[in-house]
Amino acid sequence: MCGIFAYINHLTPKTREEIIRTLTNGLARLEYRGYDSAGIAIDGDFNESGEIATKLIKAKGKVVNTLNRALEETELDLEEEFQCHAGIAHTRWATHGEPSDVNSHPHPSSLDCQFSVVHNGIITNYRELKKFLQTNGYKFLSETDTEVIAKLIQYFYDQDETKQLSFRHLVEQTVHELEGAFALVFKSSHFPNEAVASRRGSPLLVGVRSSQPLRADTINVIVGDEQVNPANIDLIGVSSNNLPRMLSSSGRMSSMSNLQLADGDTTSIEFFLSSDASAIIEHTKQVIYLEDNDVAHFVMGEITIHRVKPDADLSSSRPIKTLEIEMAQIMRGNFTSFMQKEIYEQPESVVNTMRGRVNYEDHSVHLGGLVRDMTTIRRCRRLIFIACGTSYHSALAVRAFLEEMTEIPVSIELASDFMDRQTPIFRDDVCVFLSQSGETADTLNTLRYCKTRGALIVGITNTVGSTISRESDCGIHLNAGPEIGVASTKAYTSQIIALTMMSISMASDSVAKTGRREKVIKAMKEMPQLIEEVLKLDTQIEELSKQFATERSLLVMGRGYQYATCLEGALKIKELTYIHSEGILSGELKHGPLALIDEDMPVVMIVMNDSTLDKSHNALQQVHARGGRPIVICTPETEAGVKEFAYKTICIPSIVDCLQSILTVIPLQLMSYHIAVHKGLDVDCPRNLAKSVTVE
Ligand code: UD2
Ligand code: GLU
Ligand code: MG
Repeated sequence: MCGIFAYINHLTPKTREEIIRTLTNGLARLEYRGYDSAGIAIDGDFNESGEIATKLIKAKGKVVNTLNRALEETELDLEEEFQCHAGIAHTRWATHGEPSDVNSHPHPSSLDCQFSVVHNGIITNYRELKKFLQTNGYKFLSETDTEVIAKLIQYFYDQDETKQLSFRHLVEQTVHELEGAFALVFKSSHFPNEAVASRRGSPLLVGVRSSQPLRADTINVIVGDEQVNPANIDLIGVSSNNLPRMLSSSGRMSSMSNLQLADGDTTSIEFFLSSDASAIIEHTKQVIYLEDNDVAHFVMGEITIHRVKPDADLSSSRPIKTLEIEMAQIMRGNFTSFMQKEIYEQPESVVNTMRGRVNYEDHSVHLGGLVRDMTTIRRCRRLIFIACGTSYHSALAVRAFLEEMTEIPVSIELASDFMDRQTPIFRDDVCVFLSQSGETADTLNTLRYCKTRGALIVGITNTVGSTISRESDCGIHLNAGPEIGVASTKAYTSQIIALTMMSISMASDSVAKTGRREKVIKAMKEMPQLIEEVLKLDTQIEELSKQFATERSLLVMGRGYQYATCLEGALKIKELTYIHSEGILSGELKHGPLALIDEDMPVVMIVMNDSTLDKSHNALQQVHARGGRPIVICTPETEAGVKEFAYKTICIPSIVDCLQSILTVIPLQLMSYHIAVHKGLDVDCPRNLAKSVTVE
């Protein structure tokens, strides 16, 4: 989820200090994505078995902490020069285990660090693997999911009595056992100056810089299952030192004269691996994007790309592309702001929130963080959700489903108001605290207040190791990845997913609710695809948004599941565009707000195909009758009915009612974003606001 960087120099002399600085500089380029700790693995001194030992240097906090620690490392000669070297590095956004030195990557396979690995993503079957490895005597140091990868490759190495397997084979065996999402780079003291990389579901690319023009503009992918057929292993070479001579030319890429490399040629070549082009562009513009399940082997100045099985959907070669984009552009992908990037990340971030927790086959939900306390939660007298701002809205968005599933009274409180009232809290209450950062001061104060009164404290945060996460009795991490834009977008949709999973999990033993649970879980599976569909409306929404730039006010109306969307949409408009905006429950129209409506008042209405359809329709007609010409967010089912009353429609796909709010909020996120851009405002840092509100 965060950042990988690796640097392999072949016949390009570099001092240890230069290598350290290249690695940490690469990480610093990735820091903009958010991070909580960092680390590098480089060559140290010779160990007892005559191999060059790997040195791990890791530190919690900013990348500069890792750099300083590396430079202060007294055992290391910073001036020592390396003709060839492979170094790996990582910035972490924790999903498993708090941010700490020991949980930072690279993770070692053994105390003497025979293998080390950096990982982006989440390994969902790490518990099973860990158990297996522990039973086989492997000892774990960290709380991460990643450490199983390091121990697993060690296991395969230890199993291979004849030590015939190449580094690449060992990695192939290892990734074969992994489930979940990953980008990985490995280093090993048994295979000096080599590195092996692989990915599945997380991006990874390779930059190439050489002193000579490259021999090819594509790399053929080598498909094969050599590791199970020992006879084949010789083809690749028993010892990595023989590799260049023994490799067939297919699938090999090297600089022109690198072909004679084994005869003592001195062509230099460098490889830069990263999860993100921003760390590569300053070194080279020539890049290769790895595909899922590719295994890339870097040895003796060459890269070979392997696949265990052929894939009909993929080309049999990987092109070497030229990066045309500029640094600033890459920093946020092709996006102009983090907020826009984060809006566009939602198909991915909602999946990460569900990863390893939702079983789409047997329609069950497993929330590791709530298991222990589930009985208490189910038996509670009241469920009280406490939050501020966007997090508060996410609880409102799921309230109806929570009530439906749990049949427990649910109340939702704004933290500041809750404290002002000194609300009574009892031992049999369950209090759930929602905060993206996990540091929101008002929410945290309320947490402490409820804790002293004996309630069970549940946290839902996006930041492992945050104060709310630590001080709560149990909870759910969103795993949505770092959110940098001040206006929350992807954390909101992930909160809705997390609360929906919690509702389902609380009702898992109710036979009567089986059908409903299945329906919702099926919809969860379709969610990323449907979010993509909504994002395709961006140009249309941009066009519609322009007219709002000069407005002074904007009303957002809806009801039922969409009331929360109205409040959240209006909040986005306020914080980003500085236009006054109100989310109005359309059931309340006649009790006051209708007085605001005339032909000049801009209105957005949400009309979804759920149990409130008729009433939403009435509201639309009332607004229309007062001269209002609202923009209506509708679905293919409701579009025909709203058209005659609407000024314009934004037609989004429909999904099960309780998850619809994820799809309806996105047009409003995009709208507020475009209005702000149109007004020339700073989208990522709206005036007077801060990302995490750590003061009351
Ligand atoms: C968690 C652990 C993982 C492992 C696994 C075992 C982390 C970050 N993840 O992954 O290491 O032990 O469970 O099943 O260490 N929590 C709070 N407050 C919050 C959020 C979470 O107390 O606001 C607790 C939660 O009760 C659990 C831990 O933190 O004990 C991790 O929660 P999670 O949601 O990351 O859980 P899971 O199963 O994905
Ligand atoms: N799941 C891994 C961890 O918690 C990797 C997180 C990341 O992508 O930074 O350490
Ligand atoms: Mg806790």
